[in-house]
Amino acid sequence: MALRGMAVGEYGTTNRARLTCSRALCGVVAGACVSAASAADLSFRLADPQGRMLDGAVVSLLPLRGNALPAPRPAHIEQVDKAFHPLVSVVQVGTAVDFPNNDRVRHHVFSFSSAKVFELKLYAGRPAQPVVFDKPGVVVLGCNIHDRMLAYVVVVETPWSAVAGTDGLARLRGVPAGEYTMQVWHPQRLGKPDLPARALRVAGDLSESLVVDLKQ
Ligand SMILES: [Cu+2]
Repeated sequence: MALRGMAVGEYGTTNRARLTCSRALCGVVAGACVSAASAADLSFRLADPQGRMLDGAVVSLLPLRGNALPAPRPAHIEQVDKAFHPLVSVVQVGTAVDFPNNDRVRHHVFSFSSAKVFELKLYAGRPAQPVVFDKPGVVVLGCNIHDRMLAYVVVVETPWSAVAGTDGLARLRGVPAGEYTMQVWHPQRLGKPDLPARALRVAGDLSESLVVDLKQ
């Protein structure tokens, strides 16, 4: 199994007491959990089987039920010292992304990825229009002038997602209680099949460690 420790119902110690409590509540007041529970803060620490933290791993939670999602919020990916910041972004489908150039040299940002083909021709400062990422998928960014410039935009059909930092931690705040499909991606998986998804029930704050084998 690619995402060891991710079987449904296996949760860290931090979470177990809360989940048990929530399930007990469900038994008493059937169907009350989702509406009664407030939004949860989730924290996942992602490491590979050798224990290396998976900086840049993307965790996204896709709601199983088709309730209306919040509107996407604008995002930006800067260029500083001839590099994109951040290296990995995750955005909701429909997000308008600004690409401010904070360097003195001009950049020419482009993508040939099928999820979003675009180019911002040689420019300085701030482009006149943001780029709207309107399809799910992974978009690889480059610069026509500086070959080493590279970044990834993961476009997902949910506002509940996060990118792990150097500590391997991905934090998702304000996730409504409910049933989700959890997907993990990492730049090392570029061009490879999706890692197996996992079902996740959110019923309260959750803190969990995940082992992800990127080579499978
Ligand atoms: Cu450039």
